[in-house]
Amino acid sequence: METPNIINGYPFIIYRKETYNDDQIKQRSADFYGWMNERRTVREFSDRNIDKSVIENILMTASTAPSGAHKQPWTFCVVSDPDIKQQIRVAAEAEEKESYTNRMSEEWLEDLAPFQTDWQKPFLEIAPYLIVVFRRSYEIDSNGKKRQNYYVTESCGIACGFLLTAIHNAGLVALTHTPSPMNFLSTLLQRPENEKPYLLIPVGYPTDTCLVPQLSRKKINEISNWY
Ligand code: IYR
Repeated sequence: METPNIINGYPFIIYRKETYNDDQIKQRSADFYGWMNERRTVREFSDRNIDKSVIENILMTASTAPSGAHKQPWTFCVVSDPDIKQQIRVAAEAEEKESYTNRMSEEWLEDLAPFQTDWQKPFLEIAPYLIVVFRRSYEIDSNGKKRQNYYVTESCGIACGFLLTAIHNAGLVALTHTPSPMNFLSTLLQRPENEKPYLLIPVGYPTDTCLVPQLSRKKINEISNWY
């Protein structure tokens, strides 16, 4: 590790200088957009396995996300055990069945129609890995004292964005699944009181016959205002 500069007692290191010229930056930004625009949410997973090291790299990428006071207020629970996956599926489907039947509004169901989703979630058993993201509302220090985390929702959202990007980069696919309510994940995975479920992300390969809805994305003038 390089020798840090000390500012008010805290170590700082020199940030590496800019590495690309203007043309390269134009090209790289266009290429990256084109490639990210190919990412799709997938619901039809194959049971093909993924090496554990790939999932570790994806999680470490997610954990490079910025977070409030660099607290990294997230825990990623990685489930590949078939029994636990089955328990998650059973619990998620029970909640989803209730939601689709009684809890979701007509408007909501109408908005979801193009995606043809329903309460059945076979992918929770088929995908080789389920990444369950927990948000850590606070920490307990070595003296048992509560320590605050900051901007936990924002931090976890950014980390999940990095996670999805890393999954896409690896050539894999994912689904951002939000069974609602999802407290059952805390019980099934025996999580401590300071962690709350945030997102459930099956990761894997798509099936050979996988379909995704045909959709377009908003244009630049629909997503931005320039001042
Ligand atoms: N959580 C349900 C319903 C659902 C809601 C939204 I908003 C979506 O974009 C997709 C699904 C489910 O997973 O089916």
